[in-house]
Amino acid sequence: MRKYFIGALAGLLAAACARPVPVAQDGTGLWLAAARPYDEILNGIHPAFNPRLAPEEYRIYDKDGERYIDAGSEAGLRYGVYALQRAEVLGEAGPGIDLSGKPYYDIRVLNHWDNLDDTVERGYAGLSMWEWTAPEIPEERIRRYGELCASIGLNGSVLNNVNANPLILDAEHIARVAKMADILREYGIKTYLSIKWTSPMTLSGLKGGDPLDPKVRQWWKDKAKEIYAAIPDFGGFLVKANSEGQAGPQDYGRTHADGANMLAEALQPYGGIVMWRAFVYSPTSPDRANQAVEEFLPLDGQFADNVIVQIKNGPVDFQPREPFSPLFGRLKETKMMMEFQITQEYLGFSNHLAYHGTTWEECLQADTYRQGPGSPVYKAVNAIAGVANTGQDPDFCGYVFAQANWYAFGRLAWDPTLSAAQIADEWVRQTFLKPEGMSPKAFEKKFVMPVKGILMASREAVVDYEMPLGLHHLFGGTHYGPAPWERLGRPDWTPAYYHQADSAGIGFDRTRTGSGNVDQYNEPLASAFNDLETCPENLLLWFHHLPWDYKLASGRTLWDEICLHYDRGIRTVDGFRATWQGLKPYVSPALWEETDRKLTIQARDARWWRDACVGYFQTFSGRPLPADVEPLKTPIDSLIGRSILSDQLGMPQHDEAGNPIIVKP
Ligand code: GCV
Repeated sequence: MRKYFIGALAGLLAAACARPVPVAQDGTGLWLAAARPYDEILNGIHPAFNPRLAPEEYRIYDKDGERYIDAGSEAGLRYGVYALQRAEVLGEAGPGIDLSGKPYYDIRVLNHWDNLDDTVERGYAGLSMWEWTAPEIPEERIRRYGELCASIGLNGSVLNNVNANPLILDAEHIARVAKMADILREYGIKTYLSIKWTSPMTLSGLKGGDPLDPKVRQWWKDKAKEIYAAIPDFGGFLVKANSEGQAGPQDYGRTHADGANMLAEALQPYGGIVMWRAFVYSPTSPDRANQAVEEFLPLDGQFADNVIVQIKNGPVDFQPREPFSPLFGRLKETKMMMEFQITQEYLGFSNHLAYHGTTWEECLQADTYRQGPGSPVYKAVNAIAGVANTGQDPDFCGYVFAQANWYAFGRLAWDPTLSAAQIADEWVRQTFLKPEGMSPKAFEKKFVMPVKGILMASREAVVDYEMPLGLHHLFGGTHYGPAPWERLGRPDWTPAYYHQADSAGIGFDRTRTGSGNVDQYNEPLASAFNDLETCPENLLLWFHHLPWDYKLASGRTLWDEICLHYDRGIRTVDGFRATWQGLKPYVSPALWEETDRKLTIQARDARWWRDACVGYFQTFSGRPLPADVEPLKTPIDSLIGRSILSDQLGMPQHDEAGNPIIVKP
């Protein structure tokens, strides 16, 4: 197990430290590392229930020299204690405190893509933290998880993968899930399950899954009754149907609404909900980005009250940058739920430092114009979900900096108007301990500020070295590395479908003369995206196919700008490494070395991305690299058709020096 003895004068401090050594000393403290224990804080306040407050609301204040937390329920009290814990670390808990909080969304859930064989789809922190195959549930870890989730305001967990195994609903698994739910309940977390559409067939031998078939409907009603007998506060089902080969109601000539409503009817007597995913696309459509609106807009208003349509932030699939999904602006009579991806499927797994606070802020604040100007995405949605980045790794996430994304998701789920910068600030101060003897001012200047600087620049760096200017889906097999050359197989799974590079230019034409995707957005956005003069430059090639010599605002050609972005991405990561060198005195050797190793990998991977993408696109552009960029390192001929060596769990392999091990598959 890694040991992170955090602190400049680390050797001195551990033994001599007057305060108890916080759990964070090995990196497993996460953002609770620098805090006083929950019980200690609870014992130091006067709790009071105030029926005028909403159930999850709290107010912290001082009266006559005593500290009080008023809350609308036990849940509100819990959130109040955690808010006070955070305020203490941030130095905002002095006498006279007056701090209130109330969540913006009622449903704030993590989606775990964990399989019953303990693998995790797109998981990069070890096997499933739930240990499905072990004889007993991992109680201690579940408690720790509950504490971490509650501390940032999350109140729900979908325990299993949306590509669900039907066995999750057999008697044995329901009993196991009930035990997990008993623990999670103590932390205010409701348990939900992903279900497979074909469950009635697999588990009971029913002949089909037509949602209008009375036998199928009765099966789900009976199953709901069985689940609620074991888990009285069960949250409901998450459903991936008629998506990526999963069965669904369309197989029986029915709609998403027919399917969702059947499940909703079964759950309704118990107060359960259905989260029905809108992640749909088929190889026959000319533009994958159009399909969710094409399938779901005609169903607007047809979903039952306890159905929420869960929509990924962008119209394709969690790319480093996408515009927001046009569904957020178009569905008017349907409850919607945001789906963010915390796990870094497309942003370097748990190897690359990529803080998503900025990604999600950009999406939540984007104006949909659904009710005229001032209709941001965050107001359009009724609930929020994040695909978890947790696993059995002692630090849960496989990288201390990946923890920042779990934290940021929770904080934005509680209050989507928080800024990414504020969240980064909170996370750094709570995660890293100030070395004994160092003044708060010096720690702020020498450590907190530089680390925040890295976090805030990190996502844009990934966009730059992976796919700038609106390029997207340039990934190969495992979604770790570049493969812009891939064009064999299902078109909408190949990079060539998305970049459309040819000797004339590059980019996906989604204008009115192309796929028409722009018109899925409300005006004035539709026209803004359609028009080259007004299309945001960072989405240019998402919406337009442009000649290599097209002139950008900078006066440079598109080709030169593409090269400069890749180069900027590399330089930014080099800058992170240089900054981290200077931070050596403030963190433990183990933490420093591990981060240094990951930043080295990131810098090497960034060059691989640049060599692959710039080198490949150059075969079409036929133009030289601009003079001021770093020359390509690896000739394109030795990259085309190759990918990174991966282990059995799909984890990428690097050599001692941090270089990706590139092999012929
Ligand atoms: C759970 C992408 C991922 C899949 C994932 C799917 C989804 O396609 O690559 O692993 O499957 O999204 O969100 O359903």
